[in-house]
Amino acid sequence: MLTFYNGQHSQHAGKVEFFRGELLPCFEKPQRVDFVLAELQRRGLGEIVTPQGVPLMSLEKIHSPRYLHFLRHAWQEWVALDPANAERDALPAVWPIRSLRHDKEPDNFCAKLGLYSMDSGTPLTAGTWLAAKTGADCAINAAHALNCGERATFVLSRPPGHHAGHDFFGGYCFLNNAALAAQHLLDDGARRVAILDIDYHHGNGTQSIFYQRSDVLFVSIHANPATDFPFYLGYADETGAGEGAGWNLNLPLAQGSSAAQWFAALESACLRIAAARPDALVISLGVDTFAGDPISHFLLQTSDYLRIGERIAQLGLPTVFIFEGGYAVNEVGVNAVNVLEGFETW
Ligand code: OKP
Ligand code: ZN
Repeated sequence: MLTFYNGQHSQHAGKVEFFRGELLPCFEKPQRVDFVLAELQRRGLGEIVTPQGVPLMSLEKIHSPRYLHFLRHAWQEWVALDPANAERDALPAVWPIRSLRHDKEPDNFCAKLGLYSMDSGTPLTAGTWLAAKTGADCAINAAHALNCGERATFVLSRPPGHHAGHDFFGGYCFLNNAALAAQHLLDDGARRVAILDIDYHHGNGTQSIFYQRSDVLFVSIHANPATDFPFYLGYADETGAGEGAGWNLNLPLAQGSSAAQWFAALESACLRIAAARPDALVISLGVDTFAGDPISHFLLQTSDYLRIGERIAQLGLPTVFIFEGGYAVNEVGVNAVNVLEGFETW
């Protein structure tokens, strides 16, 4: 499988995330991708390449121009507030929720941070834009490679993307790599694309970007949003709206769900995808469903990831795998690469 590797990923290295009144060391750290890269190389699972840069215009198909402008300039504005900020992550602390205005972009940088974000667990750092943009390059290159005859490609990048919306960051995500890949597949001639999100957390950004569209089917297996991040989206009654009615499928599971329950949901997901007869498939590949994950509560074991790859391969579709979550750093490489190997060997 051809891997597009984000060689800039470690430029995004947050120090802290705000959680329950404390600043905790970030769970979303560079070693995550280092472990996946080492495992890919160890198993010799195919060529690993770096992407061609894509024009900013391609990102505007998914993200708003004013949000992209904010992200590109955020670090310099943060440091301009106070030179000492160069040593500190930027974290938002105020948000324009219900009854407050979204149409005016404030001059105040902290107010902009809140306008363009959903949580205080996602530090913005000096290298965030470079890392996220190079990840977006990987996603679009990986989608494009399917048109050039690859059966499947893998985006090995961080920060992840599936929580990032049209105009906001959050949940460790800045640019929505899965959405960018799906959009590129459509632009290359696919009539319909399916996105299967198997990260532990609901992909609220991806869902909301395509919620009113029938050219992208979004299917997600994730923890019940009533108990788990992102909390405010991901329920089973969200089935799409307008043109998109019927083109969104959420399969939430309770914390502590067994592997058997998880695989039953995977079967429902695959049946819905097969019925949609898409031309291509994008997988938001989070491995935070692992029993040993420090922030999640499902019970998959390392060998289960081989079975996931095998089941996805049976759909028989050109497929882009995109690395999302997974925070048990010592196991994240083996688990992620097991999915790819299961897919390749089926
Ligand atoms: C990103 B992805 C833990 C708080 C968790 C955000 C979780 C984001 C997960 N201290 N807050 O979907 O893996
Ligand atoms: Zn996750």
